Order: sequence, then structure tokens, then C-alpha cells
Amino acid sequence: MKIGIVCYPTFGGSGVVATELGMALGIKGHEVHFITYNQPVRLNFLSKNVYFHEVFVEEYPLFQYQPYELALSSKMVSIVERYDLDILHVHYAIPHAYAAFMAKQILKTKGIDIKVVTTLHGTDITLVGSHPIYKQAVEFSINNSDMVTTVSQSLKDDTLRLFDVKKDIKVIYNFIEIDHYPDHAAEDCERSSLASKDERIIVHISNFRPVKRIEDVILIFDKILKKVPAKLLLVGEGPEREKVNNLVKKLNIRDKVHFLGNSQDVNKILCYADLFLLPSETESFGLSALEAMAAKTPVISTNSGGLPEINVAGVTGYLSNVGDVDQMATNALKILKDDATLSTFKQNAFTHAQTFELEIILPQYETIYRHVKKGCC
Ligand code: GMT
Repeated sequence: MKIGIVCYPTFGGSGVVATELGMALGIKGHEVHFITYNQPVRLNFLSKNVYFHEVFVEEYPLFQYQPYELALSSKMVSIVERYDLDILHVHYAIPHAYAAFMAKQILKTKGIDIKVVTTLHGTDITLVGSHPIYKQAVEFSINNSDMVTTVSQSLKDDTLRLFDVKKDIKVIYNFIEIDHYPDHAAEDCERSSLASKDERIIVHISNFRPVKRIEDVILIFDKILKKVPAKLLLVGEGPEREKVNNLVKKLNIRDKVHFLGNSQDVNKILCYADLFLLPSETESFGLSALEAMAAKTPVISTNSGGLPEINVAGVTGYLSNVGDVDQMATNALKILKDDATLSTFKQNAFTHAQTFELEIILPQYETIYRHVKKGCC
């Protein structure tokens, strides 16, 4: 099949999922065209059957805001026509699903019936999309997609609660490719460059937005540190960085916390990890937690959104109410207390991550593409 993929090309989970999906579809023999404003960060240009088309937005002094969705719709129309695409798969509703609807209408006037699949990822529904300034357009775009998917049951429930949805929504979980993650038994992660033998390594990865509650990460780590020698690796960049830095200074734990910035090598960093912290306010899925589990790292998370669908309490980690840093620290210490317990949690996390393997999830998208192509919905 010939599939156009539209996504945010940044480090966010939705862009990562879209990029990994596109590359995997290419390897399976589909022709995949990425349409976005930059090359997606995880896109490997040498990947088979994958093409990238950049959306340019001309600066014009009249515009305070450049009309990106207009440029995107026009680009989608040209690429669908030029490459005779079957499907446009848009990730993140705002503004991609809306731009896809416009492209579909334009193509209809040219006698082309392009099918649009929209995958909702989380904040496009829970934080941004349901805000009154966007709600009407997001609801319209969902109802006018040929197929809508969400990355968790929780996000499906949120979508149905927040919008008047007239379409069936399919849940297709996010996925990982287990072989891209370190095999701790076989690899020397050179953890000695970061921590001494008796120190546990704790990791947090995110876009440092308020929803991630990174101050809670620091507070949990500080409590762990009072009982167990440890180091904290913070991966990512974003608006909360300064605040977090200040808290680290205030708690006088600067020599225990490393800020690593954005990284293309998340899987290598996870090779060091003994524990992953994700105390988010809300998380439709929590791809970073799944990536940690694939690297044999147990997860301490909140129980919000879709996190209970991937993190199994007492097995792959523990879940607590948002903001309950005391309980999260206590649970972290339960996992870290001795090597045997840690090793059991690590193995459990890895075993559970395997249920989200690409090979299981990819065919679910292919089935959807086949159905919409036939005009099923
Ligand atoms: O978490 C973010 O702020 C980034 C956001 C995105 O759009 O990239 O992540 C959302 O999509 C990810 C991929 O499906 C999910 O794993 C994240 O849970 C979800 N974030 C939230 O719901 C806050």
C-alpha cells in the first residue's frame, strides 16, 4: 500500500510512534511518505521504501501566525496526487486531522477518494484538543476521519467523554522493537562511567512540560537517596528545566543529578537504568515507560490515564496517585532494596514489554488500512 504519514517531527512520543511505524511499514514493503515540516528525529533516511516531503511555510509580514495547516493541506494534496497514495495516516489531531480533512475535500473535487486514518495520542484530546478554542474543530476532524484510533483504552474513554464522537474508535497500543534495546546480559553498558558499583541509577525521560511533574521526580529521588546511594539521569529539554534545576540546587543534590538534554540514544541510556520514574499528571500511554521496560527497567509511575494499561502493579513496577511522592519513593525502595528483588522486577518489566512488540501491533494498523481502503467505514 502507499501511505502518507503526517506527524510532529520532534522528540514527542507521537512523532516517535509515527516514525517507527512508517519505517516498519517500509520494511514490510509498503511505500511510506512522511509529510512534515522537518525530518522526523528518529527517521533513518536509509530506511527502505521511505520518503520525506518537507512542508514549507512562507513568511509574510501580514501574518502574525503562519498558516501551517494550509501549507500542510496543499502538500498532502500534491503528494497524494503525485504518488497515488491510498491512505493518509495523521498522528495527533491538532492540526493534522483538520488539515487532512481539507486535503480530502480538495482531492474529492479532482475525483480522488483519499482515506484518512487519525491516531489520537493524548494531549491532542486531554489537554489541548478539548479546550474551547479548539474543541469544535477537533470534534469535527475526528468525526470526519475514515478511521480513528487511540493509543490506549483510557484515551478512547477520554475522547468519548470529552467529545460528541459519532465514529467507532479502535484502540491500537503503542509498540516497541525489543531488539533495539540493550541486552543487559550481553552488553557492557559502561555504567561505571556514571555511578559507582553500589549506586542505583534512576532515569526520567520526557519533554519537561508541566504535565510530567518533574519536580516530583526530584522529590522522589531525594527520598530514595536518603536510604540508598543513587544517581539520577534526566533526559529531555523543555519549559520546566530551570525550575527543576533550582530544586536540585535547593536540595543540595547537584552532584547526584545529571541533565543529559535531548537524546537520540534513549535505548543506550536505558542500558544504565535500574529504575524509571514517570510521575505524570496524565499520560495517555507513556511510551517512555514502555521503552524503559523494553530495556529491563521497572517503572514507578502514577496511576493516571493509560499508565495502568502498561505498568502492572507489583510486577513491572508500582503505581500511585498523582503527587503522592512519599508512596512513590517507598515503592521505589521496595524494588531497589536488594539485587534479587531488582532483578525479578527487571525481568518482569522485560517480559511484559514483549506483549507490545512491533510484530503484534503493526498488523493491526495494516488491517485498518485494508479496511478503509475497501471503503468499509
Ligand atoms: O507526552 C507528551 O507531552 C508528548 C505527547 C506527544 O504527542 O508526543 O505524548 C503523548 O503521546 C505519546 C505517544 O502516543 C504517549 O505515549 C504519551 O502518553 C502522550 N502524552 C500524554 O498523554 C501527556
